[in-house]
Amino acid sequence: MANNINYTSGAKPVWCPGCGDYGVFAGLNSALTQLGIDKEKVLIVSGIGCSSAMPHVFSTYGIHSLHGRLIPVATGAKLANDDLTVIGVGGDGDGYGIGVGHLIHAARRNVDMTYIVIDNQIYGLTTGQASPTSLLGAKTKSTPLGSIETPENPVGVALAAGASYVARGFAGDPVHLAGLIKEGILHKGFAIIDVLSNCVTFNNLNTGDWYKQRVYKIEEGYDPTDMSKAVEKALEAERSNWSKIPIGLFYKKERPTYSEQDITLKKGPLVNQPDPTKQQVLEALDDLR
Ligand SMILES: Cc1ncc(C[n+]2csc(CCOP(=O)(O)OP(=O)(O)O)c2C)c(N)n1
Ligand code: SF4
Repeated sequence: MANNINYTSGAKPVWCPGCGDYGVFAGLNSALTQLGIDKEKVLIVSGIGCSSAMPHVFSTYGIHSLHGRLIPVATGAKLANDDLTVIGVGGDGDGYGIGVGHLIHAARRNVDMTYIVIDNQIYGLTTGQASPTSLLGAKTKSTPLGSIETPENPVGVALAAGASYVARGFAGDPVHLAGLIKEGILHKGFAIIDVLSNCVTFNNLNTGDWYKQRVYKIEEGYDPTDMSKAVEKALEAERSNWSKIPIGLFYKKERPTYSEQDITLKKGPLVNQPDPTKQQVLEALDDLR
C-alpha cells in the first residue's frame, strides 16, 4: 500500500559516494513506504559502524546504540512495547563479530524484530580491518598478508540458531531488497536479512561488480519451509568458491514469538499495563520463595 508518509529525515548521509549503505537506505525506505506503518510506531536501532548511521536518515524513532549491542536494545524496546515495529540495522563486524552471541539468542527466542545486517565483509568505520565475513586470503589493514581465518557463514549461523525468517539481499538491487525487508517486517518473529554490500573505500576485493557477477536470485519453486534445502543453499556460496551467491528468502517458519509466550507480555504491551503496587511486587516475590 503506497502512502504519503515521508520516512526520511532529510539528514545528509555520512557515507562515501557509492557506498552500498545508500542501497539499503533506499530498500528500507521503500519497504516502509509500501507497508505504510505510522512512523511513530517504527523504531530503528543500530550499533556502531558506517552502516549504523542508518537511524539518522529516517524520521522514525531511532536509537544509535553501542557496538554489537543493537539486539539487546531492540529486544528491550520490543518487550516494553510490543506495538512497535522494531528494525535493527548494523554491519557485519557489529552483528557477526562482537554481537554474534546476541544474534543467536534473539533468533532462538524468536524476538519479533527485523534485523538487517549490511555485510560489506570489512570494518568500514575503523578504516578497513578484516571482519568475520572477510574471505580467506583477503588483504586488509589487519591482514596485510591475506586473511587466514575461515569466514563465518551468517545465513548458516542464523538457520542453526533457529531464526524463523532468513534471507539475503544485495545492496545493488534495492527493489529486490525492499521486498525481502517488507516480508521480514510482516513476519511475526525474528527475521534476519544479510545484505551483501560494497565498501568502496576499504574493500577492493568484494566490489559492486564482484557481487553483480556472482549473485543470483533463488529460483522460483524453491521451498523456503524446507530446512534441509535452506542449509544446502546456505552452503552454496562457499562450496562454489564464491562463484555463485544465492540471494532471496532461504527459510521461513511460523512459530510463536517470545512476547506471545511470556506470561506477562501475553496480556498486552507492558507500556499499556498499570504499574504494580508495592504490595503486588512483594506478594510476587513472596510467591517465588
Ligand atoms: C566495544 C567497541 N569495540 C570496538 C569499537 C570500534 N569499532 C567501531 S565500528 C567497528 C566495526 C565497524 O565495522 P562494521 O560493523 O562491519 O560496520 P561498517 O562500518 O563496515 O558499516 C569497530 C571495531 C567500538 N566502537 N566499540
Ligand atoms: S568507509 Fe566504506 S562502509 Fe564506510 S561509508 Fe565509506 S564506503 Fe561505506
